[in-house]
Amino acid sequence: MKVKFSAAVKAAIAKGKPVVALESTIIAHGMPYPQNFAMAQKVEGIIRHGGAVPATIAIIKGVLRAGLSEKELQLFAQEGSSIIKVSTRDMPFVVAQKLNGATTVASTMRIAEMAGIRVFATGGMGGVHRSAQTTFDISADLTEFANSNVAVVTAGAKAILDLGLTLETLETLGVPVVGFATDEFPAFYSRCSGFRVPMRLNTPDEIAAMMWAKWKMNLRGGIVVANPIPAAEEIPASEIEPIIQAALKLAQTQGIDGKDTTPFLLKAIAEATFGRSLKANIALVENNAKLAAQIAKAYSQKRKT
Ligand code: PSU
Ligand code: MN
Repeated sequence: MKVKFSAAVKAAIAKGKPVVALESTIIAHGMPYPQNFAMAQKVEGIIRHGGAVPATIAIIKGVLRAGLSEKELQLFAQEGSSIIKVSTRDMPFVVAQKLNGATTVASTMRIAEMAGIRVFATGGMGGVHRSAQTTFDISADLTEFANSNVAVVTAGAKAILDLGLTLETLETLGVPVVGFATDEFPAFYSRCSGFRVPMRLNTPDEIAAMMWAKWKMNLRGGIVVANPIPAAEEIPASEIEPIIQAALKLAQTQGIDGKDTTPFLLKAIAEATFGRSLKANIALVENNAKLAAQIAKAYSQKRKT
């Protein structure tokens, strides 16, 4: 199956110019309107400013798409949670039924891989949920990291998760987790989690070299580029943790499960912090986009050598 490109993305791919994939679940399910639309536009601008071409990925009327128009971005932002949240599991259904779908990290990675895009910026990837011992709720994002050759810039994993179990699972799946200028695995809203990253690199060039090395060896799968939220925007773990606990309890009493869990928790936390967590979330996505553009540039240089 072919991915349908925007003119700008098509030209960039044809010339081996740097391209950065972006997901659409973060727009439709991760943030409220109109902040989500402003975020989507700003992040695309940051990538352009950084010398790369943004390719927001989604499924529109059953077609896999890379590079959306402003109108399409607005549609996803405005329709929000009425658009289906599409993980890899949901792709065949949404494509065959010719529906619109907002892609998660997992399905965005898969479509980026199909499109030959090697760098992707998100907010915070999914992982092993805190109650996974009983719920078995482990994001398909992790499985996808074992399959698709894409480097994903993420502010660690979302703090609503069990970060220790998430790191263990990534190790089992053979997925490198590299801290960008940090020794600690960041916790989305906070710079620190108490968990060390297994490896650290300090420049986009070094990350590009590692991508190159991995795929040259035919080691299939992605790379987690863990990029901490800027210090000025972070919410210290001690402040956010009780709020996360309360949100988890609320989800439990309301019987929230499956794919509704992550959007529910993000929304509950944003409400409980009067928008401070939303502000932090937007800041970390922007920060990830900036780094992703630098990595895409470095990687496209490597390709030429
Ligand atoms: N990062 C954010 N906000 C989000 C997400 C990531 O800052 O909403 C989304 C991504 O699409 C990710 C998904 O794949 O949350 C994880 O959902 P789940 O736990 O259901 O796999
Ligand atoms: Mn889940």
